[in-house]
Amino acid sequence: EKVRVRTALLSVFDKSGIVDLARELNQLGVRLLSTGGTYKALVDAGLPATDVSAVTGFPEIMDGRVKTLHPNVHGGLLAIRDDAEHVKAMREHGIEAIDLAVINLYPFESVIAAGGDYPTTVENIDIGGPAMIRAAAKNHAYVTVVTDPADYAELLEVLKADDAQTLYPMRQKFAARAYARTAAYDATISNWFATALNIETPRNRVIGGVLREEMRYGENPHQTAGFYVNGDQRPGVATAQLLQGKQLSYNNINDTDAAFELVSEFLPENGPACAIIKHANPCGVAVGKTLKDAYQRALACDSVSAFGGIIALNQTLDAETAEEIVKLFTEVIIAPDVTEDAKAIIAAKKNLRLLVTGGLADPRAPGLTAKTVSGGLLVQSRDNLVVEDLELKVVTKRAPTEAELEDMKLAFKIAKHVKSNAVIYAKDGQAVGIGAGQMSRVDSARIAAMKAEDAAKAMGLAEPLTHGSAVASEAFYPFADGLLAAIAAGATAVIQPGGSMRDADVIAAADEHNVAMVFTGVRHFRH
Ligand code: 93A
Repeated sequence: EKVRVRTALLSVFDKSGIVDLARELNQLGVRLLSTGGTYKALVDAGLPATDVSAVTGFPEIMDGRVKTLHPNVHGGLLAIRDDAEHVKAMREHGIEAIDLAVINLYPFESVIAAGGDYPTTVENIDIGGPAMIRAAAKNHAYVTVVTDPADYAELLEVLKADDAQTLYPMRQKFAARAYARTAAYDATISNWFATALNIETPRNRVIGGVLREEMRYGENPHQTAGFYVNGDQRPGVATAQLLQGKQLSYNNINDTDAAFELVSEFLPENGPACAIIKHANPCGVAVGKTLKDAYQRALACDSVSAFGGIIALNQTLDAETAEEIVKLFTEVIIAPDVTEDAKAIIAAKKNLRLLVTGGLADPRAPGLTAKTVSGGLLVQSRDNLVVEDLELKVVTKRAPTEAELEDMKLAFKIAKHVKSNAVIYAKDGQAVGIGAGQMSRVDSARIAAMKAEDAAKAMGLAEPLTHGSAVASEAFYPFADGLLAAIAAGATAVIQPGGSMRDADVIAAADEHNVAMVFTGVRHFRH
């Protein structure tokens, strides 16, 4: 149960706190072994330490690639202390037990974050460190392993309390943490490789990451939560810089991701665009003449739902847009950049979080997405098809007008980011009705139309903006009823994947109402 720590091996890249820890260990009578740089730090601080080369009888070779990979180290970590065979092997080979391993790894994660080149990144794959961590953790019946400077205090508290002895539950907990650390480390390496080689498939990389922060709670206050990052350096919620406001909550991160991924579908050179997200679905999306215009038009779709929402912009947040945004309660703004003037305006709203990403996400980029199911993870490649790349096929007698075609594409682009069943009405570069997450496509069409009517009333318009709009369905219409519901709401043009057994019925219904319809051949389910 209790193990007296007599020998510790310290081998850390991140040297913070190591000298203080070593000093305390020394005072507790613990013998200190360490590797080159760590050894130097201890000796420079006047502490007695033994270079691990003295233990291995081997110099550090190959630029440090091989320094602790030796039976004297691994035997010392792995030996079962009360197994006669093991003890005999130790005696025969002159292996001394190591009771505590304090190790943190080469900074692979920060090297890729800093944009390290290929050889530098590869050189920062730590081999000896994870090997020792895993060995020590396996032998937690006797050995304590610490991989995080944040755990030094707890370790010392326990050691000091009882004559340099460790307790089994602490060793178990640290062992669990150790494997979490090495698994996250390897996951980051695997992700980097697959991304660098552009071979991101489930076989080529593992889904995993490093715990960057723990949130106060999850989707609900009784749930715990954490944000794991996988080292992906592309612009997005994980790499964005928080310029102001408190830490993002679990729901904020989820919604901000949805907002940014959606707005990134709009190239800045094609003009300003804005998306407003609530509960992971857009409640407004629009392009505009200016960024302020785009925001106002996005807001007009459903200004009631936009309260407390997340706003994503595809261009630098400027002062006039910021002035407009602060009029309404908003949780988060995410944009590629922000002007100094806009920053000052946002600063007046202490709780409003402002994130800048330095660019937009590439909607065509590969990648993997995952969701959990009990007992495992479902992994798939990112939905990286964009409507501009699709071959649109006109299937009705009437072809869409230029304006209808533009709105169709906008609506379909948005549909990709709306929970299924998704029905989106768009007109003049603006979403005017969004129906999300219904079990029936007809209901999504009706809900979107109903919301458009409410919006029209609120704005004092004679008729809802769905009149004369284009409508998108993210999946095919299995029957004509969903299409008829959209036509009833005033849609004159329809974009949908096509491919239903009853396509002929659906096309006939469109023709009957002189509605133009195109098939994309691509479905955008999102659940
Ligand atoms: O290059 S390694 O993969 N080969 C090893 O044998 C080895 N042993 C320890 N990396 C190795 N380490 C790592 O060195 C540790 O994980 C730690 O990050 C670092 C500490 O080196 P130093 O004490 O020289 O600063």
